[in-house]
Amino acid sequence: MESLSTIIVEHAERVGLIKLNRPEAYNALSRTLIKELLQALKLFESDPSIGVIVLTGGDKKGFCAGADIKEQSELSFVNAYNQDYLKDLNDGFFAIHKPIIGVVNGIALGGGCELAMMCDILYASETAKFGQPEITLGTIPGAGGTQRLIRAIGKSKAMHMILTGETISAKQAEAAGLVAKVLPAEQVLVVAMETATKIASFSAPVLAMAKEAVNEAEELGLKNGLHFESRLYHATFGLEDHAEGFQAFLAKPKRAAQWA
Ligand code: CO8
Repeated sequence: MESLSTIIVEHAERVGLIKLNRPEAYNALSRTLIKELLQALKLFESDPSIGVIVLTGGDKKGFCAGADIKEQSELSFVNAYNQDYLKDLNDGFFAIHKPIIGVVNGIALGGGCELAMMCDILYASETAKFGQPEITLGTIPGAGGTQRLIRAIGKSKAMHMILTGETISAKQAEAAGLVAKVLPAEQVLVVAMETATKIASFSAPVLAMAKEAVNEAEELGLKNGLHFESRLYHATFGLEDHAEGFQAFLAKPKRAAQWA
């Protein structure tokens, strides 16, 4: 990968770590940052030694303050419309089959909250804050805020956040179901990396199928969703990892499975 100016990329065993690194602008989503983030995601997706991706902000400036306000202020409607401004971010996340854990260690505002919601599991520090303040800027969420927030926390809470621009705390986000775990700031990344390592120890194709099945729940009605799940479940029967997992459980004594 070419030299990076807005993110830091690291490896730890089977976990690929991406840290947003534009502290001077609270990790706002400039075009450069988005380009580098999507490159890093693609790289980890294609690297068989990586099982899970962790995405976080820097330690000091929180997770992400959303779209780059300076960049956005220079765009006309026609420019934004013709270039599908920032649409590539959602598209890039849709192309990733590996689980992505988002670690929100401070503010996640606007596009930052939307970026967090593109992840599959969210951990937050006790000091984290989530919000969709676009209304205060004379615009609306543009990368999934009106769609994913309602699915995560329900219509009334989502509408409240989007129409008032007010933030919610990490504890509120956890109670509402947006966040899986809240931890002290100094522990949150460490614990998320442990969880990522655990998840990455399972069969890669089965993880991808589980992620796809869960994500399809948001697209399909219950009947079609159950049918889709059932088909993927049956498909796992054809994997070497399925045979190995079942044989390892049935062995006497039971043994740990060795995934392909
Ligand atoms: N874009 C660009 N620069 C930013 C942003 C941003 N979103 N947020 C902060 N900065 C910059 C400030 O301009 C300032 O720069 P400088 O030092 O050069 O003046 C620097 O970061 C520090 O900011 P503050 O002085 O304001 O620091 P505070 O600690 O007082 O406040 C906050 C920090 C709370 C993060 C505050 O800066 C803030 O409210 N930022 C804006 C948050 C916001 O409104 N976000 C929504 C943006 S619109 C959006 O996201 C639309 C979504 C569209 C989809 C995008 C998908 C990719």
